[in-house]
Amino acid sequence: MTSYATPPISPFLLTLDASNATLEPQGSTLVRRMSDLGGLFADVPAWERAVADGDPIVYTVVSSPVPEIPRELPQSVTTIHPGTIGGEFWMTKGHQHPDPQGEIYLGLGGCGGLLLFDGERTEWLEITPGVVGYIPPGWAHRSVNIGDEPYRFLAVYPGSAGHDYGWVLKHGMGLRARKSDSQVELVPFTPTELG
Ligand code: S6P
Ligand code: ZN
Repeated sequence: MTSYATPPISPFLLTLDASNATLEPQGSTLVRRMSDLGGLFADVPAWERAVADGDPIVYTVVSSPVPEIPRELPQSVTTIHPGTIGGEFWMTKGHQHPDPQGEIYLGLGGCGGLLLFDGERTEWLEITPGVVGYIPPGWAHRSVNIGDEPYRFLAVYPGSAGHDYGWVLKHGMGLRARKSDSQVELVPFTPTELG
């Protein structure tokens, strides 16, 4: 048998309820409210009003018990609720993996956009149930709910990947996803928005 500095966890079955975004067995749950998304939406006064007006939950991330440590392969289900701030769709914070590692997203419910940015190039992939989006190493990624119902997806990623949120605050994501006549309009970040 292989010897490891940190022994891997034991094999197990994971039951995924896509309608309710539950995992069994389940690990930690992360809740992100509007107040956790400071500096991300273009319309700051609209964001401030939403924070003052009940500070709604924008998204939750339910994880399996697989730990985020090297060699393990954690999974989580993200649910982004529908909504807009100043015309911009509700979205995740977005991050880079400090250890450049790939990741896959499997659509479970609703309709979403996967915005990818490598510092120069931007890609936009639309994810619906049954569709897998591939995030190559080195691409920052943000998810956006572009529909009228909760958008849910399963993420599977290397446990060593990590999450760098500061990179997105500094470099932006290249494009913003706005609602326009029930369509998605992708607009560039302006240079003045970036620190
Ligand atoms: C982890 C993976 C997802 C996100 C989740 C929330 O590598 O990409 O589980 O963590 O969708 O997004 P964020 O940007 O707040 O971590
Ligand atoms: Zn990631």
